[in-house]
Amino acid sequence: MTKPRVLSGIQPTNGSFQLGNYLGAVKQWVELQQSHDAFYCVVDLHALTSSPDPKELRKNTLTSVAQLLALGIDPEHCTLFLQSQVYEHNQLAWVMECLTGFGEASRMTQFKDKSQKVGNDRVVVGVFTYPMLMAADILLYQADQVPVGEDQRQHIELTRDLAARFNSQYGKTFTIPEGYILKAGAKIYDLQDPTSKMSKSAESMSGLIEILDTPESNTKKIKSAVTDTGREVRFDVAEKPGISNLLTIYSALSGKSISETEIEFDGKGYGDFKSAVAEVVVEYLRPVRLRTLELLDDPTHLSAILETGAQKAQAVASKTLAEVYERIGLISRA
Ligand code: ATP
Ligand code: LTN
Repeated sequence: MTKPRVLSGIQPTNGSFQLGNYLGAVKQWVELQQSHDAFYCVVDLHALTSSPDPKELRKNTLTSVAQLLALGIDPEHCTLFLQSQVYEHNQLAWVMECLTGFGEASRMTQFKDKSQKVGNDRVVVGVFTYPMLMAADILLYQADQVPVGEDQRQHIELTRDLAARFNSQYGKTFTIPEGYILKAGAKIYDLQDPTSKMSKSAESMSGLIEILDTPESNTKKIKSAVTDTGREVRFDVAEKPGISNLLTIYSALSGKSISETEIEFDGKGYGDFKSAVAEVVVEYLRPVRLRTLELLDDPTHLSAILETGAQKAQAVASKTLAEVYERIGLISRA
C-alpha cells in the first residue's frame, strides 16, 4: 500500500529556529517521516518577502538545513530540499495567482497585519502573493497532509479552496490537502508577551527560545519570562498566559502531562518552576546545537543532501506541472 504524502516548509528568516517552530511543526515532521512519504523544504523564496541581506539569507538557509537534520529530519526517510532549486514552485504559483480573487487574497490575515504595520506603500507585492506560492508548494506534491502550527490554518484553507476550484474548472488534478495541526504545542507564545506567538523574525529576541542560543542565554530568558502576580503553577490561559505557556513547553519537552506537572509543582513558587523549565529546555537543546555546528562544518555534505533532495522533488513536481499546463491549455514544447 502506498504511504500518504506530507509536505511542509519553513522559512530561513533567522539564523536559529525558535522553540515554537519545533513544537508546532518540525517535531511532527520528524514523526511523520516513518509513516508517510514526506517532503520538507526550506522556503527561501518566501523569505525574500522580508528583503534579507543576500549573505545572511545564504547563511540562514544552510543553518536551517543543518538544524532540520540535527532535530531528526533524515534524508534517508524523506525528501529534503530548497524551494528555489525546484523551479516548478514559481511556475505553479503563477497559475494559482490567476485563480485567486483580489479580495480573497486581501482578506488573508498575514497580509493585512504586515501591510497595516508598514503601510501600503512599503509592503511588497510578494507579501500579497505569498499564500499562492505556498499553495503551489503543497499542490505540486499532491500532499494529503500539511503539518504546521496554528498560525498557518488560513493558508491551508486557501490552498484547499484553490485546489477544489482548479479541479472543478479543469477536471480533477489536485489532491485536496488537510492541515495536520496538533492541539498541544500548536501555538507557543513569546516569553515577554505571552499573548503574541513566538516568532523568529520578532523585533526583540528577548522573548524567544532560540534552538541555537547558548544555554546561559536561554536560561536567562526563561527565568525572566513574564508571569502574573500569583504563586500557583496552574494551566489557565485567560488568567495565567505566561505560566500556561511555560507549562506547555515543559510538558512537551519532558513528556509529562500538564496535570502531572501541576501536581509536581504544587506548593512551589514560580521561581522553582522556571528553573525546572530552563533545565529541561537547555538539556533538550544542547545536543541539537552541537550537532548543527558540526553539520555546518561540512558544507559539501549539506549540498550533496540538497542536490539529491532537489532531484527527487523535481521528479514529482514536474509531473504535476505538466498535467496542469496541459489542462489549462498551454502548449508543451515539441
Ligand atoms: P517568521 O516570524 O519569519 O514568520 P516563524 O517563526 O513564524 O517565522 P515560519 O518559518 O513562518 O516561522 O514557520 C515554520 C513553522 O513553524 C510553521 O509550520 C509555523 O506554523 C510554525 N510556528 C511558527 N511559530 C510558531 C509558534 N509560536 N508556535 C507553534 N508553531 C509555530
Ligand atoms: N507559510 C509557512 C511556510 C510555508 C509552508 C509551505 C508550510 C511555505 N510553504 C508549504 C507548509 C507547506 C509559514 O510557516 N510561515
